[in-house]
Amino acid sequence: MITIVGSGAIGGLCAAGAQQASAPYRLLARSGSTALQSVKLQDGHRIRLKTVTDNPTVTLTANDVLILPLKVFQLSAAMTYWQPLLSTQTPVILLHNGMGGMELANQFLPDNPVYLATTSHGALKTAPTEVRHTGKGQTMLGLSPCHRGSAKLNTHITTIMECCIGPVTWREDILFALWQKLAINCAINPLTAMHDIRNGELIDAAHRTTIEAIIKEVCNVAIACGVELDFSSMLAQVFDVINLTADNYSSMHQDVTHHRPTEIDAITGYIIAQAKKKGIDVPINTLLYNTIKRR
Ligand code: KPL
Repeated sequence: MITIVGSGAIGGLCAAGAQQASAPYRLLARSGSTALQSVKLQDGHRIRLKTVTDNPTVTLTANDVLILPLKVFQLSAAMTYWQPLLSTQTPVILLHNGMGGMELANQFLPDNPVYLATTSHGALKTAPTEVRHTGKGQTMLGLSPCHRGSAKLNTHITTIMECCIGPVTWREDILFALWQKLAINCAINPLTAMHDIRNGELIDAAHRTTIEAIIKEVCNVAIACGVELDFSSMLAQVFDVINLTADNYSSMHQDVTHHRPTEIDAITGYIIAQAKKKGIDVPINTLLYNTIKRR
């Protein structure tokens, strides 16, 4: 059984994928949050989800899979809750923007097989109970370098994620993929939130210098951390995502608009923390971080 936790847009997409593939799943709303009921697909079809709202205490075995499509700041509570309910053999998949999940899993779930994923699918919560799939993307998946897996399990988890939120590319270098996504989020998320614009409006020449400065700083920090992010190719990727998701509001824009906590600490905040450790100045990212924190 695939257990998907939360009421977020990406969790909704995973549940809709599992439902369409007839894979056995349940979607568990976190206590106190409104349960999702449906996902509207890009072709207009609406998928009614099998959401469990009465919050039963379920225990998971080695044959189950736990997907945590939660924000980094929600993970400590989720892992504290789930840790006693899991077998140490239960695979756990983290799917979030920014960094920090792997370290938390290392602390709370050191013995489980833990997988890290990042997706470029676009999804939007149009109501507390409904998600809309706004853009087809792809998902990168890999084993957390802090955890143990096995070739057979890696294949099994790839198949599960393929039906939930495919297409999936298995990455031996998942940390590199996560850093690339981090750079993209550092450029797009705070700027769209602070200027109250859609992703596509970042094409305007007025934003070019700032985007370049953000990416330059992120690449400097990445390289100091041993991750070879190349400035020109990263910049090109950022503009590809801006074009591909032009009509979308970024997740941080949505969070700021709906007065929800943002992921700024796991995104720009992570860069600032690593920069501090390495003695690197990141003035533009610091400015954006402080601006979003004041909202
Ligand atoms: O991941 C995203 C987000 O909004 O969080 C991007 C890639 C910026 C797409 O909107």
